[in-house]
Amino acid sequence: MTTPKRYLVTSALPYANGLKHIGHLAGAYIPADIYVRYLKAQQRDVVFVCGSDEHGTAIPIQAMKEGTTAQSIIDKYHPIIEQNFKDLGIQFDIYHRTSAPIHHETAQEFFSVLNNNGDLEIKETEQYYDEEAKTFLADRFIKGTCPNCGHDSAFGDQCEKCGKSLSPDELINPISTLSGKAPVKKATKHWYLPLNKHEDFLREWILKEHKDDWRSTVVGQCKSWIDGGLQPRAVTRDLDWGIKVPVKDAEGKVLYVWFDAPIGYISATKQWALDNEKDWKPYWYDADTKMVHFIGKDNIVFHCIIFPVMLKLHGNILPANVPANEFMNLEGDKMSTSRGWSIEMDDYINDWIKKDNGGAAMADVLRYYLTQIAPETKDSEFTWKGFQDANNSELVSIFGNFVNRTFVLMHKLCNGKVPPFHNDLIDDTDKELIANIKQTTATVERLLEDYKFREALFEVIDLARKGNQYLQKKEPWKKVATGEQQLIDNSLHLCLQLTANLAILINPFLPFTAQKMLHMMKVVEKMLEWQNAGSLNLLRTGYSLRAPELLFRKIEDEEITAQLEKLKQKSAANRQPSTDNQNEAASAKKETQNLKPEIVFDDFAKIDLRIGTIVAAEKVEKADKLLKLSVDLGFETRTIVSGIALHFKPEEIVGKQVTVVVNLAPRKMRGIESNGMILMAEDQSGKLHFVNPASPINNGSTVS
Ligand code: B3M
Ligand code: ZN
Repeated sequence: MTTPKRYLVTSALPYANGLKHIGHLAGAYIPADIYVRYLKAQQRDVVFVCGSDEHGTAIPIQAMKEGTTAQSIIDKYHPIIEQNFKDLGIQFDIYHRTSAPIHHETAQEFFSVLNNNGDLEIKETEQYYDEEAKTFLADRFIKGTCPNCGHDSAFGDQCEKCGKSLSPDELINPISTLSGKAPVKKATKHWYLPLNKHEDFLREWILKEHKDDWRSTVVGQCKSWIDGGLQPRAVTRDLDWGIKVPVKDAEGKVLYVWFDAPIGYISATKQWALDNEKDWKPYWYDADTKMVHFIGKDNIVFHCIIFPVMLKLHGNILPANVPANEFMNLEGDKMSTSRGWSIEMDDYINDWIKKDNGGAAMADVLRYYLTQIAPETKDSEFTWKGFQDANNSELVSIFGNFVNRTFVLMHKLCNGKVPPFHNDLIDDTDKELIANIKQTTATVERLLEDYKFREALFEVIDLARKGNQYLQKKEPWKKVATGEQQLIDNSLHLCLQLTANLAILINPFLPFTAQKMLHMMKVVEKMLEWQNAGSLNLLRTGYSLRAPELLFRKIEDEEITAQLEKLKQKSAANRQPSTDNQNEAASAKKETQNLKPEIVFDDFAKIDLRIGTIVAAEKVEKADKLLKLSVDLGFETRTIVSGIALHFKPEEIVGKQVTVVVNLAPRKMRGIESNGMILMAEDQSGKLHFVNPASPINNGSTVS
């Protein structure tokens, strides 16, 4: 593998609409920071960009909640989030904002290029409109039941429960979050990115080229998107908060937030280049740049499908990898700021870093635990007990203990100086330790290049564990009585060289700890360069070192109990119904009635319903919810794919009569074209029933 000439590393731009929790931190920020610190230690050319996502409906919605303006929301949260990242050692080269003029220009230019090249389609469609608020309802201004998982307050752009990306039309029983009323449909014009035209490119690029080097969870999600049939995606919205659509006749329209936000990576790079007198272009145009996006799994479609299509059309490079993480749960439940079931970065910083005499070391403890349980391949879980254990039995007892013992013994047995190494006395135990240092360096390097951060961290701790075992075996303190000073020298010399190596290896993960170790060893930052890892000459013989400082402190049970209590109280406080919020009350009422907006008879008359008989049924490969049915409609037999496989066995439904929507546009599911839809009724327990005549009638009979 040749080393790329330069790297551009991005972390998802957090919405500046509130505090961010440690699940976000674990997903898109800590792994990116580890990767970047490693690359920088390798002296590679790398720019690490992030910043606030300040558009989209999330911002004005928060403004409504706080009774203020969108502008004051972003001005409030942007600096807090930026500072939180700093306090936790996330070292971006720039933390930019999408409200910056340079971003508005960049995003508008991007849109214009695509629009002028004819890569966008303009369509007039009917969209939801709130007659009371007199506004179209973009994305999060509309809520309803998720068609995928049944969650009753999915947003118009995404269900936060199952993560499925949605369009407002897919929501069942939509309501406006502005008025709590059911919206009506009204015609409006929008620009669309025709993803369907890029299916071949996406198949080739993701499912062939990257099928082995991207995480299987990422490739899997992309595959199901592509197989599900790509649709043109609207990239403009009727909204007054955002980046104005840069064409005439687009009054009241802004760019869709997911169109402008990833372009934020480009504008951040531009601003970084301006600030540092660099050229930003190679980072976005040269094929020898390796671009890596760190995100959470709910952002996969945007970074792997939509943004790459935009980049390709605009002539930019594509990401080399998108190591998305799964989700991190908290004490047995999904993390959620709005439900109060979360630990905000800000809370952690206040409780553990600012109040604690361990200070910045506590930032490393969080970085450690979140990496140790990183949801790299599947969802994982944060527990306060696990946090305490990770600290007490690994950081304190293994890593900290080894470094501390080495320093204490060196001061006691070697006058506080690095003792010489007597080559003629080297034995197998020494050789094994030396081999382990070199081996671990190579392994950690390979794992980091492969985005396997938790395994890499495990290797580093394991090396410290081996250091402890080495000391235990050598017992240099017992050799004072026998006067074997040369053997004492040898073992402490090696332990000190190992300590220096540990500082280099731990640095990407726990930067504050590495700094403390540098201070104790009285060496400069330069020692942390990765090329030094594996060396046995990092500390000069005869060099005097400082007295040891404890790297980590023990975490007491009471501290953990207090955090658990705090979490309980926070979630209880958030559960109380807010009586002062009429919108919420209205929407709750609407939700229990479960009624869709009123329609006129003509709307209903458009639907052609017929009775048919299922004549064959089989499971659809690799889709556990789908059955492929052949339905005899009297005038013809049709293939219909139905999402009922979890409710019925194929053999038990053959021969059953059903009601079919026969004039529904054909839709491809898992590569099978479905021509119609079977009506189902759902009872209170969630069980599905066919809707059919009380006794058999002719196939093809109409239902009205
Ligand atoms: N702000 C959504 C999120 O935080 C969004 C990410 C943008 S990355 C370009 O999940
Ligand atoms: Zn859902």
